[in-house]
Parts: sequence; structure tokens; C-alpha cells
Amino acid sequence: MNPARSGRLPAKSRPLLSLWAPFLSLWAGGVACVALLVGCGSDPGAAESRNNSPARETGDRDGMVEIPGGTVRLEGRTTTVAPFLMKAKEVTNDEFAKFVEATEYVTQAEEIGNSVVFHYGRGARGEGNVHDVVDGADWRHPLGPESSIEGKGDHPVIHVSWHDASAYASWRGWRLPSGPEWVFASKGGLEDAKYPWGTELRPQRLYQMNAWQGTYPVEDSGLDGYRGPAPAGSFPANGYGLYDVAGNVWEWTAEVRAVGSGAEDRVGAVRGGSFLCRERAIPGESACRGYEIGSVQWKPLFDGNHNVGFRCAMDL
Ligand SMILES: [Ca+2]
Repeated sequence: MNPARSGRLPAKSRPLLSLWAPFLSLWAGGVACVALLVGCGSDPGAAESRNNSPARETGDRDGMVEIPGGTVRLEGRTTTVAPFLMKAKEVTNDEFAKFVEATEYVTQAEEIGNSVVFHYGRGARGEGNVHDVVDGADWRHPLGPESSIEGKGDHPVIHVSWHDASAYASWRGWRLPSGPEWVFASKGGLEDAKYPWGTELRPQRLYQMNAWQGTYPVEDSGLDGYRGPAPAGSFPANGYGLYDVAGNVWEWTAEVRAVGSGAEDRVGAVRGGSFLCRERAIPGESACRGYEIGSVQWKPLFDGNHNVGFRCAMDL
């Protein structure tokens, strides 16, 4: 796994971020965007460490739960997962703030000067892209420079890149979970479940995750209680005590894949879906089903946006 990285983004990647932003609506729609990303630059090799605090050799167990280990079927392969520890909830704004305070870490979105934001209401008004690059959007300003995270300390941190997530994990003496670990843990001990809680999307009509209700992208009715991110742990935990492994925010994992011949052409896997995933498909349109067990999307490593966060893991 990549150690702590700074928020440095190769200059040539900046226009590309803007160029592929319009395609993010496809991504939110559940369409694999990896083909669109070939050539998008991420340059972990060029990044420098800004983290002046050395990573801890062994992390603490704060907020971790024990995952027993076993086998998981993932992308056509059966993998054995050893017992490990996983954070019960996503890393929150308050937790990330402690990291930034201790290390003066600058996220990639802050260094770039912008990030991708979902525009509520644009879809209803027919104003084009509902996902767009917004100057001044970052983890402290999730909707742009006029917004803040005041009162949202228990919300998952967002607008963090794979490198930002990895840097936080390293600082805590933790790591990002592998793909098999994440998927195995998300099942919560259920063998053939479609969701972390079972086979029914909404058992006894109770909402089990923070997703989108209503016509996407026109109106999110927020019937589950939230439009946008919810505080981490707002919905019931799965059988292993993990919250929000479906919905709320996509989560970075340690999985990295080359999508081109250059050292910069790498994407990372996010799992679990987000508050923008629709519970029901619109006729003629695919629904985002990122909250289903085993779903995955791939994103450039430098790109954190408004519906992507992370949680951490640790060896037992
Ligand atoms: Ca919701």
C-alpha cells in the first residue's frame, strides 16, 4: 500500500479533471467509467510527503471491530481473508481534522483548488451537468467556498483522494482495507445476501442505508432522513458491527489498477455506493447499485469528490 503522500497533483492532470467531470453523472449512474479514465493522470510517484509526523508502527484499536476472516468470491475468484480489524464507521471530519492539525497535511483537492460537487436542483431545472468542478470545494468546504463542515464533525470526511486516505491511515498506524477484506466484511457473516443486512432492500419498510429516493437527478425526497451525507453510523450496523458499508459515501480501498502504460495511469477502487445511489431504477436508465455486495467503481487516485470517503483496517 502506498505510504503517506502529499496533495501534489501533476500540473497536466488539472485540465483533465475538468474534462472528465461531465462523465461523472455516468459514474453516479452506475456505469463503469474506467474506460473513460484511461489517460487521466495520477502521479503518486511524483508526490512528496508533507507529513512531518512519522507513521505509527502499530495503530490503536479505537473504533475498530474484529472481522473473523474466511473466504469471499470476488470478480470470479475465491480469496481467503485472514482475521483483521476494521473501523466500524467511516473516518469523520473530526478525525481527519486531528490528522491535519498534527501534520499540516494538505489534501489534493486543496492543492488543486477545486473538487467535484453534486448540484441539487440542477437536474430539475435542466441546467446541464449535475456533477461539476467547483473552485474552492474541499473537505472543509464540501459544497464550495461558502459552505463549511460546522456542525458536521461526525459526518464522513469527503473530497479526499486515495492518497489523502492512505496518508491518514498511515498516520494512524492503519491501512486501507483490501478489496476482498472490504467485501467480506460488508457481508457481515451472511452467505448469499444481496445487501449487508440481507436479501430485501427495505425489510419491514425500514430504510437500512443513506441512498437516494425519488427521480434522479431531479429530486431526492430524503425519505431515509438525509439528502446528502449523513453522520457516520446513522443506520443499523451489519452482523460484524460495521456501519454504512452500503450507501452514505463510497469508500476507497487499497485496490489499485493500471489503466494505461504510464506510471500515472492508475485508478483505485471505491466500494459501497453513496447517498446518490438510487434505490429504484428509472425506466430506461441504469440505477446505481453500488450498495449491493461486491459492487465496485474505479476512480483516478488523485480524485476525491463529494460522495467519496474511506474507512481503515489493521492487522490483528
Ligand atoms: Ca438519503
